[in-house]
Amino acid sequence: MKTNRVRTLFISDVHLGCRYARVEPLLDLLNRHDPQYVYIVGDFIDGWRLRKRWHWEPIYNAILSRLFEMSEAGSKICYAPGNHDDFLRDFHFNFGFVEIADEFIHSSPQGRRFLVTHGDKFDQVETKAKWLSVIGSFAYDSLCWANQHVNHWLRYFKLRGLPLAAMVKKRVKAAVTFVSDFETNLVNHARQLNCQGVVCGHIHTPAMDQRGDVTYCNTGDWIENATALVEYEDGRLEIVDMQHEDTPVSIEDSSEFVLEQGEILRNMLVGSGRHATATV
Ligand SMILES: [Mn+2]
Repeated sequence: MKTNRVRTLFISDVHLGCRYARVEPLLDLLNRHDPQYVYIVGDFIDGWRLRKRWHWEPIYNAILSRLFEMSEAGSKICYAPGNHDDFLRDFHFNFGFVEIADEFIHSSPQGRRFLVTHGDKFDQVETKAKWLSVIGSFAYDSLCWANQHVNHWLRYFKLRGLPLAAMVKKRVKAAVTFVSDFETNLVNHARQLNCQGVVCGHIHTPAMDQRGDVTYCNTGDWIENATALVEYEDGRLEIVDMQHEDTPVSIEDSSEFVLEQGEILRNMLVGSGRHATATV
């Protein structure tokens, strides 16, 4: 397959370990691009779900293999953990080929500074009302479950799938206020760091717009959406939507190295005995 040379790929909220994660279009996206930089903007691995029940599909190894292949070919891979993969901060496990930090500063070809961070620290529910986020997570999982079944029937009648969770969020006033507070907090933080832009994830709502002197970009996610942020060689930014792409992806045998990384991860998560409930 011909790959497109791009400057940067930003992806977040894949939630590996969650059975609702849209991993095929993600692997397709990775296969189609040849980036100079890759930023994994948090919640790539869903440690909360994996701790409760280990669920690891062969395609997850294919995704890791593709990232490893990119790094071997010279891509720089940076990983800013989120609330679901914060164990990566504790364990200092870096898969042997990624650089891990809470925040990165990415420079555009024009020298514009972009803060890259997951964003959970700017989510008031996550930081101040954990109990609410636990209830929210139960509702969220139920919605994903319903979404899968509704879409199964829609497809049966040859209709396009509906993004249920995203639709509910757009209509609930509290959710709208929550999103706007989150965005404002992040934009303010970026401004304090002398950045002209911010790239985040966490709220599963892809966005790219100008907030005064700061460009706010949210890469979206791979549960409700299938979106990534791409920076082209000339610095142009675009949100790429893989939702309606259905190129079949082939999964080859993964290298020993990648399988080993999966094993280390499993030992870390299942061996640690901590429990938590999942949220976005
Ligand atoms: Mn998150």
